[in-house]
Amino acid sequence: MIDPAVEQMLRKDPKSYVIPAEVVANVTATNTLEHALMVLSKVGYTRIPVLDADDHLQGLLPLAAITDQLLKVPGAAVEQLSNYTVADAMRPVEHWVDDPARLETILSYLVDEPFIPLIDEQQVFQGIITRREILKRVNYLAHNLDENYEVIPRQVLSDNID
Ligand code: 2BA
Repeated sequence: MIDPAVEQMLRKDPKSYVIPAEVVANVTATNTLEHALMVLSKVGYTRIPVLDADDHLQGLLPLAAITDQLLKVPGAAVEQLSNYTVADAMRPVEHWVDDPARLETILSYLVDEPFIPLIDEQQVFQGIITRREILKRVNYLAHNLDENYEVIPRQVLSDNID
């Protein structure tokens, strides 16, 4: 369990650490891998969500999955990626949250993943929670804890009681 004081400071206004769907680069399963490679190169991210026409989250597309696909075909050139679609290379979404306030879950997922998708009850994609946004909160906590709480080492407390 996260310490309540820490949680209160990290979790202040949870929506503010969500990058909204409108600004998250994405592809659809029917896009060609050539198109997906262009999108990834243009935005500069190494992994982006795959959405359907109704904005449901279908999977994740890492850049490495495209290069894997390319390497399966001996001597293949980038143009041959137009013969494959995102559906051929995308990976399943293993972790997501439906509430940005689920900080304990989010922190444990972000140890291994660069971002966690946020979806609603209908699995419609709402945005992502990135390591960067959460680390900004941790940085704030590290610098401002003593403005909000008085932190006294346990040893000092027990010495005063004795
Ligand atoms: P990566 O693409 O592996 O990026 C790792 C970190 O590198 C990012 O961490 C960010 O700090 C920096 N970075 C990479 N490309 C960037 C760019 N074009 N502009 C600004 N910074 C860039 P986070 O910001 O914590 O993002 C974690 C992961 O979330 C990213 O991993 C990417 O997979 C995804 N992501 C973040 N913002 C996104 C967006 N607007 N659209 C799609 N995916 C996004």
